[in-house]
Amino acid sequence: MSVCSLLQPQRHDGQQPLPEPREKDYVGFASLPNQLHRKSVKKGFDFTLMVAGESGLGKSTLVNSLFLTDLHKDRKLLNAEERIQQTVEITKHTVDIEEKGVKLKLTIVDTPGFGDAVNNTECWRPVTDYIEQQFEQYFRDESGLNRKNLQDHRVHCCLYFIPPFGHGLRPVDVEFMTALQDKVNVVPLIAKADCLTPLEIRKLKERLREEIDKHSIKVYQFPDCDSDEDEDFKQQDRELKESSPFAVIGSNTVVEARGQRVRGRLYPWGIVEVENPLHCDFVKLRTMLIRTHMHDLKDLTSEAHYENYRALCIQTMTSKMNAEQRVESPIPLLPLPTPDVETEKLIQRKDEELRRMQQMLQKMQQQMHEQDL
Ligand SMILES: Nc1nc2c(ncn2[C@@H]2O[C@H](COP(=O)(O)OP(=O)(O)OP(=O)(O)O)[C@@H](O)[C@H]2O)c(=O)[nH]1
Ligand SMILES: [Mg+2]
Repeated sequence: MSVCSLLQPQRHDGQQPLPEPREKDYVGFASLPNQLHRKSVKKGFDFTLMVAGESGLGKSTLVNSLFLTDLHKDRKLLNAEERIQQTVEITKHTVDIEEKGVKLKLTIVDTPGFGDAVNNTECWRPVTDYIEQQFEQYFRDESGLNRKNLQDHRVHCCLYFIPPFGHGLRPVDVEFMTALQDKVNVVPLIAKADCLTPLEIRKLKERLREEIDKHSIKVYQFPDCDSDEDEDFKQQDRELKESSPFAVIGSNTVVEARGQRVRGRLYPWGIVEVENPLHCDFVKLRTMLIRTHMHDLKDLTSEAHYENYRALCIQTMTSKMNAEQRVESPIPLLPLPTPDVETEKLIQRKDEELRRMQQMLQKMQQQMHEQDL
């Protein structure tokens, strides 16, 4: 069963239901067993995705579109256009989806966008704090008694939204991504790509790639494709790499286009379709996250980002313990003085005396034993 058909009955917003699933609506995570071994398949997969960036760039709308579910369905809102409100706090939504018998527990962490405050200094702090809290929780569970039921809430990927209006990265984007880079896999995105022509998108992508390099920002790097992969896979991999940073469009409305009902945005001059590869990279992003690179994103999270955190934690704990021990024994241990000749003689005499007393004791014990017999 596709994600689309599974999620369809869950809509409680009085809006028109989403269109019937078509083959291309498959998110494609049913192919995950090829990436991971069978035990994990039985248990199901979990994946946590976070969105961050300036307010109003369409973060909540995109994550809604990504998994064909309305994450904000419980809110009482007037119509489809107004359904998503400004995000005011970090919110976590979990969706259990199943495709061809493979279960995926997907957690979306939606964060409030920055930009409303006059001063955006350290606007990344709540996001990095959240990521670290998840590491801390995992570290505690992993080292404690609850190891068997270990829940993994670590953030595996953060989609960072870059505005389409500027000429590249702003200082705040550089600062934000730099603050995230050692804690989570950062995937930069060009938001609201329907504001740009294809040529403008190409130029902005080039510019962003250059600037990411120039500022040495460590964004998620697609791993090299194995040489024994088939040609189709290699081609798909090349396209993914060339399209990055992905230019995306989000929408929560279903419109009629080319005789079909699709997720899109209706303008006086035409329709932009979210899942049309000619209009944006939405499908590439979803493919990469859920089908082709989920395993790698999870591996990097636990082998690089979490390991960094864990090593730092252990280091801090050890130095704290050493400092405490030093406080407990404030008198420094001085080297023992070498005994002088007189003291040496005294020790020898005492030893001699002790030996004699032991001999006497042994004799007495022997006599008592003989008397008993
Ligand atoms: N043109 C265009 N508008 C979009 C797109 N995605 C979302 N919007 C609109 O942009 C507005 C803000 O969208 P949200 O999804 O609430 O933005 P956000 O980034 O979550 O904002 P905060 O919650 O404040 O951080 C809404 O009116 C959306 O309909 C898009 O791809 N293109
Ligand atoms: Mg939002």
